[in-house]
Amino acid sequence: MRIASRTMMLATLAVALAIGFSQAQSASSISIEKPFSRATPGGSQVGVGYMAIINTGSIADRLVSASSPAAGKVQIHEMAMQNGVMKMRELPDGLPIEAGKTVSLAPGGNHLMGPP
Ligand SMILES: [Cu+2]
Repeated sequence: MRIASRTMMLATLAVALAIGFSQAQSASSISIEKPFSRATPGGSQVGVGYMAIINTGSIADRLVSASSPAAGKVQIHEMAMQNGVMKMRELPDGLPIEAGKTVSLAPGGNHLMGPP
């Protein structure tokens, strides 16, 4: 039962996210495709969300926030090598979404995590 509810929470994290962007582009310039999450092992309280963010507009944008009813707080994280070790860190200024580009949040790379 606990696993089922955890899985449900993670699924909610992925599909019920409210995300904020910095530019006031028309809503049709930014879209989200293939949001998903995975069950976390061993009673972990942390969920991770992945997706593709597509900017079809002519103005660079930035993912600046995310929230979910399944988590008190959601952070935008990147994965980066530090002293030969892959580590994640929060992107306090958000994630750039260049004009005409797709940015993938995927396992081993950028992701949303909550609660941190
Ligand atoms: Cu993370």
